Amino acid sequence: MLRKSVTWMLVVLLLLGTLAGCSGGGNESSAQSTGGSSGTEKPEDSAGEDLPENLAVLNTESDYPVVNTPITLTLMGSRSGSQGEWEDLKFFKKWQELTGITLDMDAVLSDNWATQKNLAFASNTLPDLFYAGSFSTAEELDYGDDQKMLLDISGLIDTYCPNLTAVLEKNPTVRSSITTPSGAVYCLPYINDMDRDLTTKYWINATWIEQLGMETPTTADELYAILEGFRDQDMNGNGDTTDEIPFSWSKGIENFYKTTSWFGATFDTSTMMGYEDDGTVFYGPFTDAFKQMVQWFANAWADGLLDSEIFEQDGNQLKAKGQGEELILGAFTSAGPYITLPTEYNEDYIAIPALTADNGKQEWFRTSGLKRGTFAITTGCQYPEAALRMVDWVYGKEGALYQMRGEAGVDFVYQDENEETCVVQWPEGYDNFETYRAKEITPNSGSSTPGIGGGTLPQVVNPLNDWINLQVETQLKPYWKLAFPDVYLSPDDTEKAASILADLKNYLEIAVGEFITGKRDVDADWDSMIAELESMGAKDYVAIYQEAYTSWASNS
Ligand SMILES: [Ca+2]
Repeated sequence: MLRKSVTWMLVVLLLLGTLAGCSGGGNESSAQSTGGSSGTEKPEDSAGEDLPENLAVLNTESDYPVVNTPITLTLMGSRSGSQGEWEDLKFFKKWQELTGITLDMDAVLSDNWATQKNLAFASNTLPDLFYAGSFSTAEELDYGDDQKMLLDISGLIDTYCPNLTAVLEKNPTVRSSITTPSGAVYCLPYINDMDRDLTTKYWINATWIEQLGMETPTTADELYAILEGFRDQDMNGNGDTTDEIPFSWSKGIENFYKTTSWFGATFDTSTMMGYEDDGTVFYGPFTDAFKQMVQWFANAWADGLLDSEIFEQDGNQLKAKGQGEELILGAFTSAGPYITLPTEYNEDYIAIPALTADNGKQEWFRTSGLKRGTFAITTGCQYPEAALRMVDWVYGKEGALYQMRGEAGVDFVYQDENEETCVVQWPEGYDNFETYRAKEITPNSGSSTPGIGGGTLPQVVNPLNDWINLQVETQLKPYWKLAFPDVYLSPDDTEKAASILADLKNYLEIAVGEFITGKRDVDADWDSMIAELESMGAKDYVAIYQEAYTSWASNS
């Protein structure tokens, strides 16, 4: 504690030096870059007297409470209908009690959120803080860079958010992804670092592979041969060689796109953008790997390796196939084997590992786990420093855990001495922890809150998930490539890119479906598809992302 309090005192002294030096005004360079240029520090006993109000309220002796003099901040946020009133949630009570800051909250139901948020800006009736604000990057740039209604906190984070700063140091791409092209930071994110949430898993029955006398596949060709075995043999031993479905999933064209990594190109399957190590970006469908992927699935379709309902069935229909009397699914994708199959089969299925492509690449994509735009301070807020120290709580283990699961010993109970595992519990009257969590504990159930989640927090004991974690750690994570970083597009480019993407997406989905099901021929008709995509503006689209990526890379 002593070391901490000295740190806070030093912060105040440094700030005093800066303020004396440059008499207010400068918003960008204020807190952080005081460095050695502030000259002589004021003697300690005069601190406090000439401090401006926003700093005078801060507690410099210890982390909490954040303020010595009670202050009230107004807060506006998006509330899910599953949640209790925010004033009644344990998280908000604890947060206010701990920090000494009273929150005057305006929680707007999520259906009305976009309208109410924009109205608040249009009418200039802004709160001090937005929590669970769901700001798009275009909104950040509009309300921040252009209208100066959101506060640029880039110079304050390192000073007032020690927990967040530690997280950013551990994840350097996150800092570039919350920094706008102009170098400002307007919004803080939610950072999910739970490995198994960051990547898609394709499961395959390892026991069946063994029955075939084959090995875990290392290339798409080897995978193909295994699926042929599943098609031809009576894998489940019921005397019928035809009931096995080699490869299946619930509909979603992206399930095809994602496997392009097996053929040597990794990209984000919502924007369809990827990047090379040299900093050039590419549109996924323009790669050789994408063409190979489509050809592979066209062959697989023609050879009866794919579920004939793969284009139309939903998750429930897939699950019905998984839960039937006989085990019939050889390979499929879902969050975990036990999500689709009876739990006793969970460990029969391994994640299809990152396969080595013809071009020599062995990659599997992961997402960033970042949800931007969750928390912001407005320029009218009198106490931005206190607000930042307050929100920093949810970027540390204690606050993040409270925001996620509530109170230790009451809402969850540790299962080991090192406090690495826990079980959750809920009072009578609730069906499960999730409904209780939403109604009584936290907006983290249903709203996009700031903070950290997942990997670094104690895990809820679930042996079924342990298997999934092991698969991700061994088969996929060593080959991970971030599919595409979270970049900023200008409001104009956002609109333009979205409009081009919508056209590209619709056309591509139909074309790929036709190639795979044999209505179009990959060899004969591929070039005409590429030409069509180009005529729809694919090159302009790529240029927008090239600029955004280059700007992002220069921030990192
Ligand atoms: Ca069979």
